[in-house]
Amino acid sequence: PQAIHLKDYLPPAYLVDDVALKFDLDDHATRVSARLKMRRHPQREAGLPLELFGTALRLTHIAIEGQPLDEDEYRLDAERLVIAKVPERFELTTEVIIDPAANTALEGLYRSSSMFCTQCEPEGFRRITYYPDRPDVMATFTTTVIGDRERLPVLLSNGNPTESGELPNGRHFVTWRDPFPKPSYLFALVAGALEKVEDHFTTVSGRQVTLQIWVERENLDKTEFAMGALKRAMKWDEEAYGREYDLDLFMIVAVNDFNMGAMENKGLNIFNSSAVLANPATTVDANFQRVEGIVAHEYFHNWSGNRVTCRDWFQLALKEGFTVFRDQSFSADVNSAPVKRIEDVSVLRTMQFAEDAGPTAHPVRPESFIEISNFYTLTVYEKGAEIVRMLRQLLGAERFRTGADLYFSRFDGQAVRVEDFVSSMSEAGDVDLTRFMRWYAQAGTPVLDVEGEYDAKAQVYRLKVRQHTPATPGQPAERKLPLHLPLRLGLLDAGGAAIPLWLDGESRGTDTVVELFEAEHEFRFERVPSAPVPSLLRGFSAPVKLRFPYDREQLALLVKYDEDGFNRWDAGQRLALAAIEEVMLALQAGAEPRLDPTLLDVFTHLLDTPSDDLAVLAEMLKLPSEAYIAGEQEAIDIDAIHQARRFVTRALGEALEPRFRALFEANQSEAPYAPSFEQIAQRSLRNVALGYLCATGGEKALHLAQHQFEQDRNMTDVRAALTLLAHSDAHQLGDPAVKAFGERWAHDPLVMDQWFAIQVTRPQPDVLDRVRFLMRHPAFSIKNPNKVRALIGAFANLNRVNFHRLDGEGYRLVADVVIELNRLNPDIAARIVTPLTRFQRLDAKRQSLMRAELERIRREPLSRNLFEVIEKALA
Ligand code: B3K
Ligand code: ZN
Repeated sequence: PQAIHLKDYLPPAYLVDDVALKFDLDDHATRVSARLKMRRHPQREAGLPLELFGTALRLTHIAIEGQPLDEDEYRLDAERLVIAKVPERFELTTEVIIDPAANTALEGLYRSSSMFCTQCEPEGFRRITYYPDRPDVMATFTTTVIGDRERLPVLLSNGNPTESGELPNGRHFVTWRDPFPKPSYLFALVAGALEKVEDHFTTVSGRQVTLQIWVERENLDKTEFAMGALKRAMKWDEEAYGREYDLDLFMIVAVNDFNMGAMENKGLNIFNSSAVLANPATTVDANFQRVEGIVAHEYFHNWSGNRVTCRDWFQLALKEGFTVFRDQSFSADVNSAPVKRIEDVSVLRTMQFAEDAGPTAHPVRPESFIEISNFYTLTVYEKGAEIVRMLRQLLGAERFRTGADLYFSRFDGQAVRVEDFVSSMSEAGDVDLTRFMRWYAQAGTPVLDVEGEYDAKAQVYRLKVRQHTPATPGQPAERKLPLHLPLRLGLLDAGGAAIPLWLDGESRGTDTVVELFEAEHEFRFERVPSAPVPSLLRGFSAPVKLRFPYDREQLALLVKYDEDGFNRWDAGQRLALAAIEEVMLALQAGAEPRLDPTLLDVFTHLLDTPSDDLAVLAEMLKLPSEAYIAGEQEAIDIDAIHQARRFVTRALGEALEPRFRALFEANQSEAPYAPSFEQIAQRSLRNVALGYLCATGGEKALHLAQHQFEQDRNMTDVRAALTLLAHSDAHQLGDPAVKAFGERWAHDPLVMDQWFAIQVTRPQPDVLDRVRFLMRHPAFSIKNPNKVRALIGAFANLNRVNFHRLDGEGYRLVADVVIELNRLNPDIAARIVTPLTRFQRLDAKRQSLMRAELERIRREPLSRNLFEVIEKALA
């Protein structure tokens, strides 16, 4: 396989203005006829060949201006159709036959349960028909879908329905017209025995939009929440960005087999059922919030992605980073803003930082790829969103909004580049963003080394900030340049009070932003009456690792008194990390571990001080995850991390048992379930408390969990209790609960996903047999990505002690699955293999076991997806 480079970009030789498609649906032989109105690109020379992409298509007819082509007039290979000579303007007609039932890659047109559906981003449209399948070719589409009236009563595509009717042999058709020019990746088609719920939204200018959610009948009772979320998102985008919806109809369809969360096809969003279906009996709080976020995300793409799209796939972050930032802001506005920030930063710091530190690290705008599907990553999405957040911080809310308005109006209907977005911001904000562009080009997580120096006589506090970015594949450290970033900060005195900030003779309140753009800066704060404790990188104002030599007392002070909620949480995480690392050292030295008294003191303070933000309190009582701890180590000791974290959890549970017990009881709500953030905070606190109580191993605590499980109030409480029981050593309690739950929910695939994940994250060593056993469970299917994620993904990513077993059995199991998936679904195979590629800081023994599994995978005939990942990992 060959790499494609951004620097080689050329506009397409021919453009498409209008497309008419006709689908005659059949499981194994769907006939797709296409009529493309084409013309030469005005900026390309005349006489160039016409190149169309096509994969797994059987061509049965091809004509230009109605004139069938002779076989020597075109060339066909596995990926392309090239016609040597075409006129300046012409109509191309083709007919192909495709096999949706054999499509296990879930790209292009495929079967899911009893329906047909499509996934075209990034390059799935070429599995439907021959086409210049690239985002800088935008056309209007008319789509006729023909299917069996009985089996496929509902036939959907983009835009508005214009015609429908009966056909011979029990078939019928519907024709759809999408008036907005779009790239082929936004094309969609759905056909099946679906039912809908319908609602309406009146836009700010008074237009009525019909909203429909299409599902299989048994899921009709799980659509209400998504419909509400959609309406909230539509309203929010009008208010926050001035963006109104543009068609008369907006449809969402839920499908069971889907590689990602959802897809923003114009007017016809297709969702993984896990990202849209929700009700209190089956869905946990976190998943309600996930549904709300994804519904909003896909809706927001209608402007950031569809109306203004990407010139080429290197620009993916242009739409994804911006849209993630938009959905994060929306969720923050409709829920708890500090908790949303804590969650987003946790994902970034555990998962994106790990990507940045691993063999597939890449810039937010990559320079080359072998398989673009491999670049739908945390770096493009989450770090891409942080870049937009920094722009907002640098410009201020108002000028940022002006910049967004400018971007949308200037580039409406066009396929553009990251530069076009940043220059809109630079123009609107009147700021120089030349250096800022480096954020898109440099991979790796920048490190800020900060030092403070207090001069009591002069009452001056100097903050010295140095930045550097470590080497990443293809980008040596010495070639990394300083980045432009906002550093938000404040200073606290020894009693925890905020110190007024005087910087360069100017008063800055108690919270300010300084800008970094050089390798080193010094900031001189005046009129500082006593030695301060700095609160740095408030709100996580830039996606960096911040190092400051805090001692534990300083961290405790920040936890208790910092005015920035995010930094209170972060100081607690730093303190907990230090406490866990101390235990790790003791365990490694064979010494008796102890619970850090400062951490105990902070927890006691948190539990004894009335809090007006229960949601943040719940977050503050959670210890950093094993994955986060691992990310902070130079050399990763898998077992020490696990044992030390357990030790600290248990020690806190024992030391604070009455307090956790009180917290558990105080947060029992009798109100009917609602996924409101107040209730979510309560449940979260209650279940955190239950977790500490159960960590003591005490029988009383486990019975509390059992009782909560049996009470069956809502899925959040049930699942939390079940997890604690199933992960405890008390088989006599855990086993029957797991069994009962599995039987009760056997009919519900989304609940069974949770059931799988709970079992395979059990820390005990017997889990490996459980994983293999569950892979033969009737509810499991290797062809369904949700099942693979629930069983194999959860095991490999969340059960670190067992995945990294020293006998290599965890690695072997995952590699076996990857090899099977390589043949079925290359996209999922390349995602599931990720944990096997993260061996860089592990011990030699594990490194060689993991490499050996990767070598074994490499001996297979690999898809482009897996080839690219494995080659990078073994490089
Ligand atoms: N744009 C889609 C991504 C689909 C990629 C599939 N390989 C989902 C989203 O970000 O909204
Ligand atoms: Zn997206």
